[in-house]
Amino acid sequence: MLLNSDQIAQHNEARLAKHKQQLAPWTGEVDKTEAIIEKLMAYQVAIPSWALGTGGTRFGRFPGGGEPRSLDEKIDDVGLLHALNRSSGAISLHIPWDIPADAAATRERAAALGLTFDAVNSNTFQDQADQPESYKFGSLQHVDAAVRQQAIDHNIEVIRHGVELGSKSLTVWLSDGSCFPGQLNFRQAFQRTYESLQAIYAALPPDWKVFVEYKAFEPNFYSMTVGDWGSSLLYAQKLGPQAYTLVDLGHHLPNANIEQIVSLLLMEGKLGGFHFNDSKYGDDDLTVGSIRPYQLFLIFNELVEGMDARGMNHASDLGWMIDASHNVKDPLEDLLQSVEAIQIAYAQALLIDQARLADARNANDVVTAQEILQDAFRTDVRPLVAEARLRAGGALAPLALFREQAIRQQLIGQRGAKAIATGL
Ligand code: LRH
Ligand code: MN
Repeated sequence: MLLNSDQIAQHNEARLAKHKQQLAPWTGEVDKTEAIIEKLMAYQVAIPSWALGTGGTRFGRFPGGGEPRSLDEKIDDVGLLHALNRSSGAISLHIPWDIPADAAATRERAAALGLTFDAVNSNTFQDQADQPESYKFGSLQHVDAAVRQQAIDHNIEVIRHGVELGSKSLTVWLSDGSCFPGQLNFRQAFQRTYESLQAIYAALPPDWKVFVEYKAFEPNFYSMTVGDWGSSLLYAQKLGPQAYTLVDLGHHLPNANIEQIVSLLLMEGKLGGFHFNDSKYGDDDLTVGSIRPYQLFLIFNELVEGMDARGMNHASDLGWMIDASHNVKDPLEDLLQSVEAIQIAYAQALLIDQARLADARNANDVVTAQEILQDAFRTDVRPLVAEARLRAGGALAPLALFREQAIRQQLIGQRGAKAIATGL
């Protein structure tokens, strides 16, 4: 491990006085502050195995060096993130990009770093070299039953890998759809996809969930067969109690009100989890909170209010996962920034006085309602997030410590400047 507890302790020691000074204003409301810090310590975000290398676009990819060359090195990198912020305690695998050669050994390696396995992701949006049937015209929606069966079998295989790793959920994102009017009978495509998902659902262990991830466009640009929250909810409701929707923040049409979508999916008990990222235009997969931090805060406001209304456990009842791609930033620095942004939005949402907000709403006092929200959003909760890290044995300033220890240079030294990771 490139980072040990002494280095973290030394780093914290040098920053403790300033941290205590920044935390001082919070000691007034001890109960509220302590409650928020405890919730932050319990809250873990799963890191995507496909986002530990430099991503690219069809125009180019500019690897930064020292990228993980194997699943083991990916687990080590997530272990490093978790050592730094104690909030990245899970890894989400994508199959076949990250098939464990020895599941027991992989599970052990992860456990030694304090990591568990969150949702496993299937991939029927690419043709693998040895694949008999092509997914060019879709997978679970395909008009050819042989193609659908191949995709069903793949998802069942992914569940098997997940069971061996201790995962409890499968994420199904389908690139299925059409690029031109006339290409597809929407109803029949939905029905074929539903019947295929039923076969996958039937293979779920009783304590597993399946997340149906929707996306408005790309790689199909006329219709997507799971194109929005409504169609994803329809599949999840028709499939049964173990099926849920998954909200990838980048998968909406411009100006969609994602916080309202989250509120309604939660109300229906069909919100399964998130793929956190940020975007300005399409599925840009940018750092969480880097473009629209207020939207992220508003989403967490709906989550806190909606989960408390259902008596849900914030840390364990939903799937909290990042899904991002790094074209110009160091992948690990980008992920550290994303986890921090998620923790900040969550802490700010926990600050909201929901009772006062309800009173303002019942009085149609729109101004006060906005003031209550923006007061929380304009509150610097970073000392609380840092205190939660400190108490959990992490670094007060993860990004600074990552650079102080020249971790990327060390990784390049170990893995080479040309090392390329599997994934996006
Ligand atoms: C599709 C998506 C999906 C993954 C992939 C890597 O855009 O968000 O969640 O399978 O990215
Ligand atoms: Mn996603």
